[in-house]
Amino acid sequence: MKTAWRGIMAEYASFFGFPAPDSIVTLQEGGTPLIPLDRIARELPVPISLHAKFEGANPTGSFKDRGMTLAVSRAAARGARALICASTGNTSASAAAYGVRAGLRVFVVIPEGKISRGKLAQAIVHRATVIQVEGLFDQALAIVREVASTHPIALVNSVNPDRLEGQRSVAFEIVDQLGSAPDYHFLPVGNAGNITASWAGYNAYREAGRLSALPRMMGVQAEGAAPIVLGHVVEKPETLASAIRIGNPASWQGALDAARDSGGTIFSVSDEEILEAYHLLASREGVFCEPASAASLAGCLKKARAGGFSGGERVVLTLTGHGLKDPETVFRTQTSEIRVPARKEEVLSVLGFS
Ligand code: AN7
Repeated sequence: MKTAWRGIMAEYASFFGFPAPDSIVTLQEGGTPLIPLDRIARELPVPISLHAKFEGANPTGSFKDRGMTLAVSRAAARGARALICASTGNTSASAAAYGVRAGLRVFVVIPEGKISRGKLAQAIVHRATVIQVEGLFDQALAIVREVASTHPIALVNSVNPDRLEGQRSVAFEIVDQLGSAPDYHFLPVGNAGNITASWAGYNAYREAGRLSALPRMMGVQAEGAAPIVLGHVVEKPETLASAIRIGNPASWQGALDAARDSGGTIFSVSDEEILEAYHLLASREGVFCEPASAASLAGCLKKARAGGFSGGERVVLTLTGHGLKDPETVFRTQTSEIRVPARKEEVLSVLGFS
């Protein structure tokens, strides 16, 4: 029998040095598909090799699980009794689930009315204490950082280095699946932990002798929430990609370093470009990701249309979260309603077969 995937900490144990395998808190995260996007790639001005790392296939539907397994395992091993995080949604969903696995209380602090319903449902169903603040993610993060520094509660935002250490695993998997690093790796940037961690992952793999050439890291922000691109904090970030509606990213410097050291860049795309990419993935490739995730394809399309590829480049996009997290975006941007009397002839007439 083929051994089942055991989760990133067991699969990549030598990169984590966790002393007690029995006390790993896991939902068998990672091992996500690297999906070829041949139809989209063929329609670009020049053909490239394009793949999506579909992080929506993680247990709670986003890449956050990679960091959460490590952060919660270590917090539990240190004797933590509770976890806390601020979140635009996915971190809270993941923390809530891993908190259940570890038997810890979980407090999540979220911007009121600004996280998608699916993510809120996850935090609630896993019995986290959900605290909505009348403010932004950035304010919520400042609050939980203070609370965690003065109380015995483990902070599981990506300012916790264990989170980023776990999230390196996405780079390990991409290299293992592709046989090498891609030439370009596009990913959405919000709090900027993921680009920092992915870059660290490629570097750790190279130091371990499993990789020679490194990719260029291409971080994509939403135009209305693009502090790193603008070079200053955005006081009122706005984008329909609620997961990356962040005005003052915690790993700002990490993102700048990743872009500079890899020969990549951080740039922005409009909400219209994000939506176009979101619908392309769903309608042309059968891949349903959440809006923030589609920023990575939007960024890739923008570069392609500007003549930024010469042809044949290997490109990977991280699709950070599942589309089911945020069904409202579908209903807001697309309609499909055909009603007929309940008779076969009526249904056939719609099919055009009369
Ligand atoms: C789907 O859950 O910040 O640049 O609190 O959920 O590492 O922050 C989520 C971020 C991209 C940005 N795509 O990653 C949170 C949170 C999705 C996300 C990002 C997030 P970072």
